[in-house]
Amino acid sequence: MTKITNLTCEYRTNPIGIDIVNPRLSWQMQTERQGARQTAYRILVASTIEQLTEDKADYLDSDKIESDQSVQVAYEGQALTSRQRVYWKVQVWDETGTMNESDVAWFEMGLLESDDWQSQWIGANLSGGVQSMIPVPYFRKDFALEGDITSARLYITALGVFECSINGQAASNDVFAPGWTDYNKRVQYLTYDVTSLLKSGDNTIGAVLGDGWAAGYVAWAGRQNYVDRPQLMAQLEVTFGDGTRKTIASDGSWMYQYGPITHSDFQMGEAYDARKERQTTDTSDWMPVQIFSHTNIDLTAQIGPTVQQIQELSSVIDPIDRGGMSRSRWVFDLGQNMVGRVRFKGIAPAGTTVTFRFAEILDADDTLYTTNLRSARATDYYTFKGEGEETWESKFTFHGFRYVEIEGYHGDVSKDTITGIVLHSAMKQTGTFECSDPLLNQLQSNILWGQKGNFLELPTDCPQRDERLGWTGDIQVFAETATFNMDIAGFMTRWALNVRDAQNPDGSVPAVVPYAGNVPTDGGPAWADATIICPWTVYKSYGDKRILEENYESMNRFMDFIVENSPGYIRCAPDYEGWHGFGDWLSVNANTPRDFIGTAFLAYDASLMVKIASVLDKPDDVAHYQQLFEDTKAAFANHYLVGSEVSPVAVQASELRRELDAADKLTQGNLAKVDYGDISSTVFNTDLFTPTQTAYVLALYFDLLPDDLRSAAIDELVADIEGRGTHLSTGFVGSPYLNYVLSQNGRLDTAYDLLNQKTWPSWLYAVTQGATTIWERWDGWTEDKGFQTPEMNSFNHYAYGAIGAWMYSTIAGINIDPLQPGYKHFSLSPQPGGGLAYAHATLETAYGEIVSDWKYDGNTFTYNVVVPPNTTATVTLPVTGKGQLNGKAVQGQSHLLDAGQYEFVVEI
Ligand code: RAM
Repeated sequence: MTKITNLTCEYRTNPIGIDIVNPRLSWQMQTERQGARQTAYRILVASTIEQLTEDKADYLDSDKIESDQSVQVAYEGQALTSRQRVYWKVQVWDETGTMNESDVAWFEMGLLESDDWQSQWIGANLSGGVQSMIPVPYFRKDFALEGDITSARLYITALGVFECSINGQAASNDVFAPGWTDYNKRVQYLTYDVTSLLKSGDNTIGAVLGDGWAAGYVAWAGRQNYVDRPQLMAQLEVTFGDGTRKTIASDGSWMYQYGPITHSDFQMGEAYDARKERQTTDTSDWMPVQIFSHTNIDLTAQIGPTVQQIQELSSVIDPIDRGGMSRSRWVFDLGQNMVGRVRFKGIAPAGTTVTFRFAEILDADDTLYTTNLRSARATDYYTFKGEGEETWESKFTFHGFRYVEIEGYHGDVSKDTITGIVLHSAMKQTGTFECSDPLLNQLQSNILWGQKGNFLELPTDCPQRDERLGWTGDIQVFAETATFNMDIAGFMTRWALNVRDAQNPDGSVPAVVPYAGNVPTDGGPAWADATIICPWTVYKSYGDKRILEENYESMNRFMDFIVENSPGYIRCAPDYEGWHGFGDWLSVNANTPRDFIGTAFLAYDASLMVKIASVLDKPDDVAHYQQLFEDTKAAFANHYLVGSEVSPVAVQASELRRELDAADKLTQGNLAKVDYGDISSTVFNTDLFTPTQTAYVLALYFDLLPDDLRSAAIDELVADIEGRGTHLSTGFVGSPYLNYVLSQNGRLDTAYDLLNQKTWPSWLYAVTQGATTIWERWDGWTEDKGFQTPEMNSFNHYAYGAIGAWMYSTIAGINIDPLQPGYKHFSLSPQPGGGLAYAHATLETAYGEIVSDWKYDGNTFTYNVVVPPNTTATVTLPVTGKGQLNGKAVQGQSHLLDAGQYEFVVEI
């Protein structure tokens, strides 16, 4: 029996308020039948469900189309207009010729034209300044409705972050809507179906408005970066039985008043005085709002998931009183470094104020270590109204923490006093990875939690200190891993739009997106290159061609910028006057020259542009970028490889840069200098620079070496690793590719040795120290030196979690075929090693779930796999011997499989 399920539109189930006029529709075949695949489909889209029941469709009847495409079929029917809701279903013919039909799904358009908006931006009177926080304003509008209400939609947005309610009931569960875009250009709006919240007669709409990113503290830039106070825009449209419509739009008739939230800020925290909750329905002291005009801001329908409450954590220990005799400083341990807020429950006399502090880690004396939060105060306050048990949760702040300290509370304390509420963009978890080594399982958990904590509206470097920025380099290195753990397609589609908005007129792309000031406007090598690498990664994992189309022009402009600024194809040469980039950020005593990294990434970008242009069927561009790749590769060889003719000036300039890098304490680990002895290389020109692991890794991974130097490069890389006692020295830039380079070039053993290394620098070092997220630095804390500099020492930075992709793809063996992206065809080629007895990974793809599960039992190797319907997989067994497939004798290591469940058993 085949079912057609999981109908989605633009990655969402029954989305409301989209503004994409040819949205993409996807569905799945659900069946365990071996070889199940789609041979044809017919999509029907109609304005009423009734039509679909009779196979009629006034918006689109595609007729039967012979095709196996079941993912992202673009709607090409009658033009969709504002507010239009359409219903759709799909009929699918399988390989037996049988037709199966889906249930009905729908999608609904938002406001497509700017004159659909009748509402105005409203706000309170100005208070607060660049450094002074303000009480949170509450807005309201009373209105009467007559007649029978058939439907109602609320279109709403803010410069700031909002929560909205109608007649006292929340309009949605969204947290921190409308997210962070460059508010000088664009803000997203949300659409909610609020039909059930309204009634005939008197109604009230209310909204509360936090500073968020628009008016609150952003990184180290102070407050009021986009607007001097938060502002709201709301439009409630009510449709009645007779077809008429009434609109209640934010305007000068709305009122505001302050309430119990006396300040609220992402970085600083929130203060709530319950005595200020309004006990009366009398609104005579409410004040009229002010009106604002922002004609330059584009209103864009929400793209990708909103932030939601995802899960709750309780203290794993009985809270400990660290307040001594006063018994009033309790520390809770949630057992997991998390991002979000807490719920607090307690009883105390009116006027009692409890202070909440948050930390990722404890200091030597078991008190909260908060120095690494820098200027982020990350402190909340709750003042009791004194009316029995009171429960409180902050609204417009979030913290990164495992430990919570409450001070000033003298009531009974138990584990239930504090609950951790995990917030992140509501992406579906799609991947799981488990193996026989508990430390690697903890590493996987740490990577996943790093992703949760830093995928909150935008991909950030860290969630806790005064930073929390969309660092382009960090997501560039982590994106591939992220696609295994969660469905990030919608989330990254939005961020790509943010990148386009942030791109400078000259084509450069800043180090952080949205741009937040005080960082280079050209992100430099490996940072700005996210412009190309991230959409390509999304394309490969989700088969999303549109993200390439939408960003293609921006990618080209970026390429033009870097080519223009790279005379002779050497990018960021020492005499270049622009920004040289961040180097191999946080590497350990191994400075890879910035021009080396720049030039390598220029070549890599060109090679990706060849692929992208070919997907988009642009042969001229394919040829252009192919030439650029070859020219850059040749320049790279002439400049950096042995025997190159480098001028003494270049050598001198590069020495100067080496010294500058070495003096840059923040970016470097603080290991004692490694004595390399006489540096010799048969690959690189050592007059120009000291070869590093990252240098070998980039040259090999980006295909920049002539074939006859590759094996020497691998040998020298391995020698460097071994020379450091089987340790890596790579920073953000080299680490993601290091194990790939080793395992793809015959040194799987060394890759596993690095993965299994427990002393630092290594992936497992932090795990052995009890880490529950990925640390920013290999040596965030060490036995001998304690904490790294508090100026830059986050314990929740996903960049080094980029090893996750290697674990899924090499240990568990799940690999994309870029020519049939989105796992339409994929390979299952596990490479066991490192003493592992088993590995088990699953991945929910657009077609269904892939399973890859291998184990050793004595001399028997068993491999269980699941290939989803409408896909194929090439299995490559890692062992040879007498084999069986589903109980029948089978020969060979490579097998092309169609959909189904399979078990290979090999006697080695
Ligand atoms: C740090 C950030 C980030 C990194 C930049 C260069 O401040 O935390 O991880 O990309 O610097």
